[in-house]
Amino acid sequence: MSGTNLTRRSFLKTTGAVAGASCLAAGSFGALRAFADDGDEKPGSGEQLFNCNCRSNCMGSCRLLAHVRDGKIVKLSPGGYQEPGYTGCCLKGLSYIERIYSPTRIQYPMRRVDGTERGAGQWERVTWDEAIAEIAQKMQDTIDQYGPKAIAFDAASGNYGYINGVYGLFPRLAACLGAIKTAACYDYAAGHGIDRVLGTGDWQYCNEPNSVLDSSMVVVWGTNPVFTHPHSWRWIQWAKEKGTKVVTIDPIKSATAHRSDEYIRVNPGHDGYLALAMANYVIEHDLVDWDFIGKRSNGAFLVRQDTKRHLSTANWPAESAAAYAAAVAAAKEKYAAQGATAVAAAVAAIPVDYYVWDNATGAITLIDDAQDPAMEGSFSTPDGIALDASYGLLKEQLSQYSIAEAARLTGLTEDFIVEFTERFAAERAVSVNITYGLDHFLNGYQNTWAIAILMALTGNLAKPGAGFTGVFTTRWSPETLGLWVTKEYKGLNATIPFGLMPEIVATQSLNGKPFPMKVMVSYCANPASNLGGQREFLDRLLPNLDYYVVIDMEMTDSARYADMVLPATSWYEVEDIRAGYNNPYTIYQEKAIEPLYESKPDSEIAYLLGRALGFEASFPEGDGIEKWAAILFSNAASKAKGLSLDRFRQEKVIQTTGTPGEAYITGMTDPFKTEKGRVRLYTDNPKPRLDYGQDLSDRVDGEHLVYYRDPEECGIDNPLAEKYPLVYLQEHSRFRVHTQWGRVPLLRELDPEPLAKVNGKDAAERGVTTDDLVEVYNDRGHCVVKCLVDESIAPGVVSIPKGWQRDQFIEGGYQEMSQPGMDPYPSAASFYDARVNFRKWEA
Ligand SMILES: Nc1nc2c(c(=O)[nH]1)N[C@H]1C(S)=C(S)[C@@H](COP(=O)(O)OP(=O)(O)OC[C@H]3O[C@@H](n4cnc5c(=O)[nH]c(N)nc54)[C@H](O)[C@@H]3O)O[C@H]1N2
Ligand SMILES: Nc1nc2c(c(=O)[nH]1)N[C@H]1C(S)=C(S)[C@@H](COP(=O)(O)OP(=O)(O)OC[C@H]3O[C@@H](n4cnc5c(=O)[nH]c(N)nc54)[C@H](O)[C@@H]3O)O[C@H]1N2
Ligand code: SF4
Ligand SMILES: [Mo]
Repeated sequence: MSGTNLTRRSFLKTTGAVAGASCLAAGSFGALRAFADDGDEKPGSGEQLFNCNCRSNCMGSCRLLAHVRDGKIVKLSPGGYQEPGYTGCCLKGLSYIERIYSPTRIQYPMRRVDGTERGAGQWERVTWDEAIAEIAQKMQDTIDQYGPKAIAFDAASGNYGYINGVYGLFPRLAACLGAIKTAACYDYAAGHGIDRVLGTGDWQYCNEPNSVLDSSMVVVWGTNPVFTHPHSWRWIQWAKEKGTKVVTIDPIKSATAHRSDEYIRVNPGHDGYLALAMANYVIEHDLVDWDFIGKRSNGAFLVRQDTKRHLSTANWPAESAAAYAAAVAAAKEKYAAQGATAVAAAVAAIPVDYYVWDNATGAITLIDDAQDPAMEGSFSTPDGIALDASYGLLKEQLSQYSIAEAARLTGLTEDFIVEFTERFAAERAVSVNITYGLDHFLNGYQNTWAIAILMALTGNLAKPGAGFTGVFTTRWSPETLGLWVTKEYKGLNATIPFGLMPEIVATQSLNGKPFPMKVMVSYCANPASNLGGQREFLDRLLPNLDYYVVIDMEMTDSARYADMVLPATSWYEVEDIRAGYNNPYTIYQEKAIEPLYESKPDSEIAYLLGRALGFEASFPEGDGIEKWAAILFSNAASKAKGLSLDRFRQEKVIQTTGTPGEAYITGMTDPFKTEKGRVRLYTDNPKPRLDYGQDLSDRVDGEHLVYYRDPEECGIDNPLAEKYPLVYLQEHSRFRVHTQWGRVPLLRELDPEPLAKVNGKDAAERGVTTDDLVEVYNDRGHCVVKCLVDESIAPGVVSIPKGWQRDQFIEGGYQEMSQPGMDPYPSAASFYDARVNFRKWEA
């Protein structure tokens, strides 16, 4: 493979031993090798090699090679990348073979036996024709009685293929029907908070993992990359070898904390306050990076006291405001027929400029014309509009966040916070490695918003080695919308977060208005197991749903409660393409073997249903990956890169983000997609991630400036602490990705059963020790599991690694006690914002 930067390659050569060690450290054990310069494994005798990839949501997207003999996969081995530092996979990837040939795989369509309870496990085999006819009939009857919005298609994160995964072709069917495509609600708080500052949307805030080689310090803040994104951890470990300081902030001394230079233990749920107190200290002690704040932030933009919006050519002076309003009206009229997205894009494209107070002239001036923009102070337009400079407003807002209160909330000492803040501000380049430990709280977006403000004030953005890492995602997007919009398109209703479904189905209403919801189809998702506060799904959603279809490879918690179960193909039985996670590539999946049993790809199932429902024009016989890939690669972004299915079939892996040999840096490689490309110390127009008609009127004025809010349940001052003294976390396990790989024998040997991990102090107080059975409980539910006393867990915390299914517990399930609530701004799940207690289990 070519196109590799020599410096980086030779750097890796010199650290080959480290590569091996880190890969082992990254959750992979001896079966795994690190492949610095080795290249791809050769086929064994009689074997044919197929190019494949891991499509789970592990934030790795490893390229794998399937060794096929006589139509059967006999082995999987890691495939190489142009940049060898991204090569390597984990034991889950290699053991996927046990999932393909698992005796527990769903083999044919199955219908719940008439008259038996949901979940009773009584199934009858049906043909595909019968299954499709029954589902289509139920959908048609539902539409006739309640309208198409009474049907919901639900996908979460089971498969990141563009054709058969969570993007896929079911939205095309939903759009023809005018049905609901629920919006995913996992992991959306972190990006929402960072977007307030960086304008990077839900997923595009991170730098490429290799950027940490240029960092002087990496702060691993509420994430456990050694388990959950080993491909970002490996670069951190290489940076550490070169002298980069690695600090981990976590209530649990995680595998990552154990491998860091410094571990900072905090109480869960209060990191946002810590970051704001640090930011306040930075301002009060003049540690601000004025060069960055002056040139790259909106600190000088003026805020109107009347509307709380920036003073801009869109609203001042009157003639300019009128011209802007006319341009908006024209864009709306011109693009109305193309839908809301097209209108929004056209409105966003209307140029707007921003005013500042120029100290040099003592007048209001457009930012680019000002010589000495005021960062603080109150001013007025000649026509009497009162104004404040944005930075000054931020400074005032932050002044309420004290080091003393940060110490009280987090459990750190004041001296330590001061010392750490001074170090943080003095570093040359800080990368904050962040994923979803801080996200899974009801104040999740306030946590990451606060950290983004701290990064901005200290100038740790948009330069080599500075910014966020952890969930680096593609900056190229294919034309997925094109897969869904056909001539029979009625509308794609994709704004209802899945987490609201229990409430909607139980009450048959949304926002207090009637909203019949009767039929649900889950694919690439296991919501009965993965949605917070499990009893919501079991007791409120399921009993009030007329009909539930699950498409999967395994009898998951969700499949067990379905009325109809359809067998999905495994990842190796279909051709597909997926974009990389924590690497800059897009990876091709060859069809390595024929679909086993009666399984079918999701795309084919969508087509069968589409035709059965009368949409022959949108779902004609004979459509296949050639057509869909042509649509995906039809947009300008794909054309600019010369992408095509043929190229993927030949080259297997194509770099679709950044430049070979260079680290992609957000806000540097490409500008921030913010007003004037500047990071926001004040957010002009804070919007919720999804607009499903929720009322935000009492919140909106408070969303311009970063602020702290206590977590809903787990905070140290929460009155529930008396009854439930322990905060309940559910770490992501190195042995599963959510519920996937949960029944792989090789992995169950290493991790046989669920465990409640507790600190020795909490165990002793309850007369419990390792291997005792305990009941972990709160008002929402309970489970019975084996206890593990583990001093890595902070006192006051219980962790049950997530992903086990209900039948793997002695009673109940780990998900019963987690938090089901969602904040209406990010519409994001908040599992960890929960309290529990535990006691010895006397069966
Ligand atoms: N092997 C494996 N890899 C995975 C997954 C998997 O299930 N298994 N899941 C994938 C997915 S979809 C996701 S979202 C990611 C999740 O990846 P991570 O975010 O890394 O996973 P978590 O285990 O949720 O949390 C990370 C750390 O945050 C800490 N934490 C919890 N609360 C707080 C807090 O209040 N403050 C601080 N500072 N730390 C806190 C936890 O103790 C934990 O050590 O992993 C992805 N990768
Ligand atoms: N308590 C608690 N719960 C959590 C979390 C937590 O931290 N704590 N984390 C949450 C997070 S961050 C996430 S991202 C979610 C993940 O939630 P999900 O996305 O539901 O996670 P998976 O368990 O990976 O389930 C996906 C299902 O898709 C199936 N699948 C895989 N490939 C295909 C395919 O090609 N076709 C079809 N039809 N099915 C396929 C798999 O077999 C699996 O059953 O879990 C969330 N749940
Ligand atoms: S689970 Fe993650 S690290 Fe393991 S092979 Fe799959 S993508 Fe790679
Ligand atoms: Mo996730």
